[in-house]
Amino acid sequence: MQLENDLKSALHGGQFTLYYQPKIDASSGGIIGAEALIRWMHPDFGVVSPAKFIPLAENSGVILDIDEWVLREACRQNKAWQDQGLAKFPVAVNISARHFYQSNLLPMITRILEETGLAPQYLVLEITEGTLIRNVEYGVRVMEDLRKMGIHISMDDFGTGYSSLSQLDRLPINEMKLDRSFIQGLMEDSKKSSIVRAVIELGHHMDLRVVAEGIESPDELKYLANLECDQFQGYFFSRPLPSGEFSAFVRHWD
Ligand code: G
Ligand code: G
Ligand code: NA
Ligand code: MN
Repeated sequence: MQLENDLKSALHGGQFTLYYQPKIDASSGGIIGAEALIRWMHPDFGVVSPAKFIPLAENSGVILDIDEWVLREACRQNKAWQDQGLAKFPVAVNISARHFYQSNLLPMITRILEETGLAPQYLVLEITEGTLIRNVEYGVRVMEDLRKMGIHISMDDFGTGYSSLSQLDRLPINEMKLDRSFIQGLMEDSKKSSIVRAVIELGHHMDLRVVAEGIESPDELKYLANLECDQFQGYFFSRPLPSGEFSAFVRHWD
């Protein structure tokens, strides 16, 4: 398949780039983080969404090289922002399930942090519930090792995967991200709003911060703030931006 073949040369050809989307703190209203999101600038097809090419990359195994590139680039960029005097915040990187089970994951992250000079507390790894299906015991150990290094772990797309609630208390995570499917139409749907309310309460009981993603309107924001959601992300604040636009956005916030 055309795209799948092109993926292999895209990394070496410098066709990938990272966009950044701000995470907003509910209590201060300040920017307290960024999620790095990959974009593929395809020479013939223009911008290709990761929703299209990440599954292909996972099938072919190229995902391992892509994840490594994303990690290095996000850490390098965050350190560069810090060196430029931008307020310090963690950058969150999406790690594929497949990579989580590679024995070189920890050494690789250690090396990237050393190479880029970024302190570990400025890196967050976002994993999905599905990551743990394969082997919970092993997954939990990896998460514990990452935590010992000072890296935070976020459970992405919470509520859409298969992880059972009975396992949640075993997971050494710092953050839950409520999937945006729960946020859209939240106020008109009493089932959705009960789920969201319950998840926020659950997260707080477990000393986790709860992040709502996909916030698109002031009404959604107000509703989630009332439910004491801790952090917000979504088009209402900003779409994912190229690095230069993102740092300008941060400077002009407040
Ligand atoms: O940015 P966008 O909404 O188009 O992303 C679509 C999907 O691709 C999301 O599920 C997102 O988590 C995933 N994704 C975006 N960037 C990366 C990345 O750098 N690595 C991995 N593994 N997935 C990513
Ligand atoms: O799976 P994951 O949560 O990593 O996906 C994040 C994706 O969601 C990003 O690719 C980003 O482009 C997209 N996204 C971020 N904010 C919004 C939003 O407010 N609305 C919609 N529809 N998508 C969003
Ligand atoms: Na994510
Ligand atoms: Mn998500």
